[in-house]
Amino acid sequence: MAQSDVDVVVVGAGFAGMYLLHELRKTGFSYRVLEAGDDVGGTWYWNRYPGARCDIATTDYKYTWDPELHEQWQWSEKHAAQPEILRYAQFVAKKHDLYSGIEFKTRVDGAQWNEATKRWNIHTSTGETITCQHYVMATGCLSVPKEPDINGTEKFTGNVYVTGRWPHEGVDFTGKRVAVIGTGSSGIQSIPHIAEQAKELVVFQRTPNFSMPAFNGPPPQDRVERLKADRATYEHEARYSGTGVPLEDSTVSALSVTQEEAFAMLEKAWQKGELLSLGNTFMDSAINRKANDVVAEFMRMKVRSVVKDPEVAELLSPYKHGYGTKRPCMDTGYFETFNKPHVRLVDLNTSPIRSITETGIDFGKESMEFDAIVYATGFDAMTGAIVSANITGKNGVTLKSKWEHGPLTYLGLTSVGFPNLYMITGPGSPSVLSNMMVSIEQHVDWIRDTLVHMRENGFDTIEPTPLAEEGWRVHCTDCADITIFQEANSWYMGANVPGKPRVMFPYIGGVGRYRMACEEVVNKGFLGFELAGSTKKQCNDGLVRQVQPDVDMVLDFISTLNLPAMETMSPTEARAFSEASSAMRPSGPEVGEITDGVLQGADGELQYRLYRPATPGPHPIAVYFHGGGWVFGSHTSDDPLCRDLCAQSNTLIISVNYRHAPEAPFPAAAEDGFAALKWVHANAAELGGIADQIAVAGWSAGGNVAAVTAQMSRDIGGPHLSGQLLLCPVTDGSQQHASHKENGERFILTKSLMEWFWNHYATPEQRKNPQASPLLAASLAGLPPTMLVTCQFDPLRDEGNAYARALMQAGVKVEHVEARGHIHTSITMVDMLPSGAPHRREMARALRGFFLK
Ligand code: NA7
Repeated sequence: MAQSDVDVVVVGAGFAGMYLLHELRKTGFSYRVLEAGDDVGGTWYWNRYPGARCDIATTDYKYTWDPELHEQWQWSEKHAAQPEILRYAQFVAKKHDLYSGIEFKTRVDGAQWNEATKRWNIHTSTGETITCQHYVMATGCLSVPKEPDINGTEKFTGNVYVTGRWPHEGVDFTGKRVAVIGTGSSGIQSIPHIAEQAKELVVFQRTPNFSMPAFNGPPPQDRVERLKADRATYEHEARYSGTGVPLEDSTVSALSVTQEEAFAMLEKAWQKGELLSLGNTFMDSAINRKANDVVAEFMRMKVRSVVKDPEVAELLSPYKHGYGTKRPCMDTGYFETFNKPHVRLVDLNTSPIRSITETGIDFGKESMEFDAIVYATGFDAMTGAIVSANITGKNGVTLKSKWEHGPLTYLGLTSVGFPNLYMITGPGSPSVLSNMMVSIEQHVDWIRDTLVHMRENGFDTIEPTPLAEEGWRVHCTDCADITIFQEANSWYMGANVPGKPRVMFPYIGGVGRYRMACEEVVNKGFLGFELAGSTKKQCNDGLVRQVQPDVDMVLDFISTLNLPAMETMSPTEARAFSEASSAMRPSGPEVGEITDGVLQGADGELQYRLYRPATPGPHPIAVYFHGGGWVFGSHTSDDPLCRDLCAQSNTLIISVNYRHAPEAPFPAAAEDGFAALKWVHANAAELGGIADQIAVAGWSAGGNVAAVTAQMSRDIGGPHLSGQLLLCPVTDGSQQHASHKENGERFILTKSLMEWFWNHYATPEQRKNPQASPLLAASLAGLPPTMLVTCQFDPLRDEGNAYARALMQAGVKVEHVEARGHIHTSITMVDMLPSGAPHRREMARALRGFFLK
């Protein structure tokens, strides 16, 4: 007789539930595993439609926890078909005696957390109530078919099939008139098979999808060889990869090659017949619309090359969403099917379904009769199964109501208000954007280790903190924001289910980075969790990821290069190094015109670069001062940023090459800044600018020069300034602000590099001069309107913040942006770090605003 009180209740006996059961036994927890179906396999138990196949190769889509399986089970194909995957699940279940631990045909009707007993009460369809300490939802991401949202579905008297609930005995469509609604993966895989039997097949398509041929055959030999040679390394690489399949990340931008070259590269990936190879061809197809268009056009070209009727080919070609932003499909003869005379494609955008009728479908101006309708209309993905399990947490709050505006989880594993509730591959984890097997194993391992840790340390409950959960939500959003995924009406975004909140459900930051976050949480004493036992409590509250995800990737990449610290170089070496790094970056947007010239500085001529907008002039002017710690950089060194500012603000940017230290120490840069401003003012008309619409701008040490120039202009009779735009400016030579210490390492501009800059530029005594440290000016009153941007992980953050505050206190109109998750350099990295783009837009808007009367 099964116990009615156990340590752990697990819902679901797919690959997640099966592995968890194995681990619970191994670690000695009592358990109940409940499964609605009458066999193991989960997704692969339910999805038996013809042609159902996994789109991840069998070398990767399998368990790794039992090494014997690699010898005992041989896959027959590259992409396994559903019956073979189900047999694999059954094989594992038999081998490990898992069947004896699973209660089949048992649904969970509801679960409530009991705060007094610190246990869950679980109600099952068999009428039983089970109590447990830990409750695990291993319910799968694509397990609840979407409710039909088509008029009249209940009227049809013919045969109705749903791909996700296919009859176990199969269906014979021979001689039948069949309608298939839906062209996602399930439709695309089943349509060729249905077409082989049916007398007449009509496919109702709302959105065409990207699909590539699976080129099925034996498992990919290169991967088989790699596994044979060194399985451990292969599996390690998979676990720390972007998608759970080891792939070499591309370093090529789709925009850096010709279309011919791009298509040649894509053709190579295409021939591999692996789902992830195409999306991995270019580094930027997921984050840049234009780069994505290159891949999308390649795919459309492929459709045109197969489908004979050009109109049908056009209808089957996706234009409205980017490649990969909806799950791309792998097919076997899908597009070829539309060349068959008995197969017809109906575009629901021009001929919408008016109603399903008793005998068929009324659509557009037509009515057709069918013997069978197949709904391949998808799932209430990611949250459907969890939410429909009626989970009530603390204070009677249901998960359904908590998630009304989008799922809130910490690490996709847990949720505030629901102690000891765990989700395997839940929303906020990589789940459907990964090789599910890798993600499942990682979650099960994490849950097992957490349960063991709690048992060994006398903790009864674990629950994330509101701070950690909100931080994770923000991080997930940051990750999604830098991609183009949100443009698509995909089930990733909840857009396929009417009324579902539109947010990115899976975590798009990558399997490896996600795993590292989970590991970091544990290593930092369960950061962001409260653990409690009868006699003790532990809460190390905090956030696991705060740096913007693209910035983090750059930092990680730089750390792998083992570059020498700049402060160990001579100024000449540092200048050469800085120039070499600049040469590798993207150039930034086009502007109307770029010209170089010389202007009169405080002690001789200075070079400048002028960026003219493409619109007719004259234009307002920003005199721009580059970064580089007063030691390196030039009038061209901030080229991408200057182009971006010029293009976005419609302002003439004049970037000035002021003199550098140590050859020309303080106050040379400041004096050159002021002299350059005066020269530009005097020559504004010839430059194509407007003399009484001048602002100063600068980044870092250039921000210092700009701020000092504005003060000098106010104090010693310079031109009237319309504004000052200061990005991460140096304002105080004392370097005593807390951020110097907090952000002193790892974030490119380090504390010691900043000291090196100051040591070259100004003596400790000189640093007290407001022309070196503008924050120390006796008064800041009368300075022009200011846009000041500081970055969270910049050593200079606090002195920038202090300057913004002091300006405000002095009555200056200030707009202060604190760029969350950014570092000193990241906002200048145009076309490299998408997360900086919104801030640059703000800067450009503010710059433009200076000149509006
Ligand atoms: P998907 O990918 O959600 O596809 C469902 C398809 O059904 C898709 O083409 C939908 O069009 C279409 N659909 C949904 N509702 C309607 C209505 N009301 N009218 C017409 N067409 C409709 O589900 P799948 O089962 O194919 O695949 C799910 C995942 O399983 C897949 O991504 C792989 O990971 C494996 P839409 O695109 O919403 O316009």
